[in-house]
Amino acid sequence: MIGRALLLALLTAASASAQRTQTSLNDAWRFWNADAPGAEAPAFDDGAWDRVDLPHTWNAEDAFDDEPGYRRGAGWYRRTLRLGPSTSLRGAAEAGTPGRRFLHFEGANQVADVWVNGQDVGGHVGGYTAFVLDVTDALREGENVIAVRVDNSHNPDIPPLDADFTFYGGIYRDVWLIETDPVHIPFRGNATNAWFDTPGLAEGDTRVRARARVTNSGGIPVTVELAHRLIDPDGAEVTAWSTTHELRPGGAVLDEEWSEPVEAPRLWSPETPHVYRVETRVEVDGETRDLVTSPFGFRWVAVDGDGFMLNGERRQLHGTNRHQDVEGDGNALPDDLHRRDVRLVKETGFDFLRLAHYPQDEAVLHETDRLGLMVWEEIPVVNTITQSEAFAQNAEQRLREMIVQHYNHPSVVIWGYMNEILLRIPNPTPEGYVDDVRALAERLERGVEEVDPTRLTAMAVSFNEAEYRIADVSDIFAFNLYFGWYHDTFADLGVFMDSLHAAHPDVPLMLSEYGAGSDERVHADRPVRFDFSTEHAENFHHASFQTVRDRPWMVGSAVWNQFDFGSAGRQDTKDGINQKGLHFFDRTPKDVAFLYRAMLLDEPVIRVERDHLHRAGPRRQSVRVFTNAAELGLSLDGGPPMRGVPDDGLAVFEVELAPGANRVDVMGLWGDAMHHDTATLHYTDTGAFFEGGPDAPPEVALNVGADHSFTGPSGLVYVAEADWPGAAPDGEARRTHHRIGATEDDARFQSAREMPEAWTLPVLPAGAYDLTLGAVGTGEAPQTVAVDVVATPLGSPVGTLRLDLAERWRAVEGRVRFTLPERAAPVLRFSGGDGAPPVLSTLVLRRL
Ligand code: GCB
Ligand code: CA
Repeated sequence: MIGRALLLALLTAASASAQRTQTSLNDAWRFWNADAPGAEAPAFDDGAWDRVDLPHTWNAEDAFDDEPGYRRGAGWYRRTLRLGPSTSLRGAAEAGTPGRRFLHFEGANQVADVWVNGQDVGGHVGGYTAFVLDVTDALREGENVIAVRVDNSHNPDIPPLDADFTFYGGIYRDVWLIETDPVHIPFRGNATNAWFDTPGLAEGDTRVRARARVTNSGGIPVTVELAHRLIDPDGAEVTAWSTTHELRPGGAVLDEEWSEPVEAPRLWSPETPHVYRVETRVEVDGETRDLVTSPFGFRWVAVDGDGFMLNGERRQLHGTNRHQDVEGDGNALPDDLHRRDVRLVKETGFDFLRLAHYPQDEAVLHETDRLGLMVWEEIPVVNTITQSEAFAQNAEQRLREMIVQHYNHPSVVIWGYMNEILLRIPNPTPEGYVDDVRALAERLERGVEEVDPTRLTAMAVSFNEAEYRIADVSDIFAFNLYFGWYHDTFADLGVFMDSLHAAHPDVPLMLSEYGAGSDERVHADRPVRFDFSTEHAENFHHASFQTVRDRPWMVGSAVWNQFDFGSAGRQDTKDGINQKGLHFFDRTPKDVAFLYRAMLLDEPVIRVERDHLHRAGPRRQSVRVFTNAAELGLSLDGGPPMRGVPDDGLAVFEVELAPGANRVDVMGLWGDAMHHDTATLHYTDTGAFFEGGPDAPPEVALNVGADHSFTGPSGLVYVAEADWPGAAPDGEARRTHHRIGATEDDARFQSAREMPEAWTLPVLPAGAYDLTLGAVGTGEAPQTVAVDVVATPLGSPVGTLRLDLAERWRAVEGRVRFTLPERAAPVLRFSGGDGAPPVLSTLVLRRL
């Protein structure tokens, strides 16, 4: 292996013709998780600081603990940078005219201030776009100190102000040192100043327009040749064109030059993601002084009331949304994890990806180009605005940065600039609020128009009446709709879209979000909205996607979300996580991801559900299979196959399970080809526990107050009340979505019943038992509940357990052992617990 230093030396030597170099500065930083006034000074002692590499965030953990919220404030990064003698300063040929050096930050959330050797070299506002700082004059030969203060505090002038995702602080994307010749293509709008497009392609004009800037920061006048080569996906040059410019010292030129028509360009599409590239060279006296390579593609898009068109062909966008954070890393991802996400989206069968709610890593865009995913990218103006010029300017500048930074990527087809901006209008409503939102929308729309009229624009709105007052500003009228999750039923989605289409037949309508939360531990035979069962989420997606596909006039749809993601303020059934992903937060696919594969892909898909392997309750259970097979067979433990025909990707079998392990084999037919899949279900016969026969399992559990089961970490299933062989306690059923302290099992404590006075368990055989009750306090004051276990209705207690409900919304478990001298139905008698009624969440009975 070649050492890093040697490799760098080789790269430097190879670029003797003074082309630009790009060196990673990701390693060897020191980090301080607080403000550190004075840390910009080179002599500042950072010996006590942590050693970190970039990408880095300080919120990867604290955004997910029991406490809502996470640290928002300042953090500091410092590192040294050793520079060799001035050979690496470009323009050695022209004595006295050093090359230029830049620091390129791909992203720091959300305000960054940068110092080099104590000198303020600038900074950036906004956490999701890249920035480039010219640090030539601050750097020197030998040792340099770079210091960066990053601040993710709430700032009323910087979007996003408020949103359903975590605003992790830190330098969470790559950082580079870029060195160029004095004669070079400069940065502008924080992007390399070379843009390419084909504005006339829809009308058959296949010429490529090149716009590029060249700067001479050297000390002598030069004659510059600016040359572009278009290279096809196979690496062959297609066409080349160039211009010549006289540049005096300090001079610059913005050049616009069109290529010759390109014969039969290979059009970019999801099925044929042909990525060309343009090589742009700056030459002086036949010597290459700078060279940049830009991705490029031939394609055009359009929308109307009948839907979407790519390259003149109608198609409906079938896609998903992506948040960039991953379990354990927060938002600080290396590029290969960004690329993995794009691959997972493609593998699900989608052709469209909305990068919500902010510009994402350059690596994402390269991958969407390469794999063929049409992209909607947007800036994070979410939920509310501040009615200030500073806010409007920040939004506008971030929009321009996003567009120029990702302009050359053929995959980008839509620019977005607002999300649900009028869903929750501040109360009391500030003077002129809705008008100001509209004015800002119009201003942002104009901003796109000025920089990039070649693409479409969109806003995602909710169905709040007020949002209709702005939604006509952009090209696409896009809705985030949660019929069957936050409200109504999934059948209502079609009703709503149809009425909208009838009222606005010429308007391009799109579904920019739809989704349902799920938890692999929660399962329901009769799923209902907001129960977090995987079954509800699957049914929701099955029905909602059909609704879209049946309406070809819809521009398209995007699932919310491809991945579970961090939202520190949110409580579903996992602390700080929005659980609407098709994949878990660590990217493991949920079963529902296979439902989409089965609905979307042409290749054979066959998958037995994996999210619900532990079963209890009645022997008759349903098993879900996700497949696009024409015909299907399922066999249990090698028995004769049952036949089934999947309905648009989903088949549900009813089977009789035996206690213990049950192997499920499924095989599907695609013409003559057969494919199969296998999973093992583990079944506990809850009723047998009470009979005490040879099939009796060692323990059983009940999810008090719930219509759904919960599977604990050991595989123990807390069955739904309907599956319990006895009566449920007669306290009133309660359901909360409150965060429950002192447990990861929030979901099993969130449904409960108010404590009854007494509760009779089913008849148990004589013997020794261990009983555990789970409970939560709901009142402000601490409470203690005593539970006596009584063997006969009038007898004295055979055991007593205590539940100390010290804190509100905190999980507590109490345990007791007792012995039944003979067969009996034990009665639990509850006493104490004055004030707000404490709630009983779960019961576990274990035979000793
Ligand atoms: C929305 C928002 C998105 C949320 C989502 C949800 O409409 O645009 O940011 O995460 O709903 O899950 O509630
Ligand atoms: Ca990156």
